[in-house]
Amino acid sequence: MESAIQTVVTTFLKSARGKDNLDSKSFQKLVQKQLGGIMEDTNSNSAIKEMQKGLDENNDGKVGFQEYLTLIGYVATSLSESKSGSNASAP
Ligand SMILES: [Ca+2]
Repeated sequence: MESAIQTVVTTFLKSARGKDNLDSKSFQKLVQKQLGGIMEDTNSNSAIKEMQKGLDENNDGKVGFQEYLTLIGYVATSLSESKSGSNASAP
């Protein structure tokens, strides 16, 4: 659990390279490299751009840490839904 949170934080910091935000390119790289196995449409640049727009609450064209956490929360939610879905169908 602790290492998972550390990974979430260090992944953002590494991708942002000392800045407070991820620009479009860094965000795209992060999603494709780190979330390709867990999310759909990560090979589509336009889908990632749409995702970024949806996350960009302050409309600065970049993904801040809070906005990034929104994405992590979204991924975690869909993961838990798919897991509980498979539990529901188990005997
Ligand atoms: Ca933003």
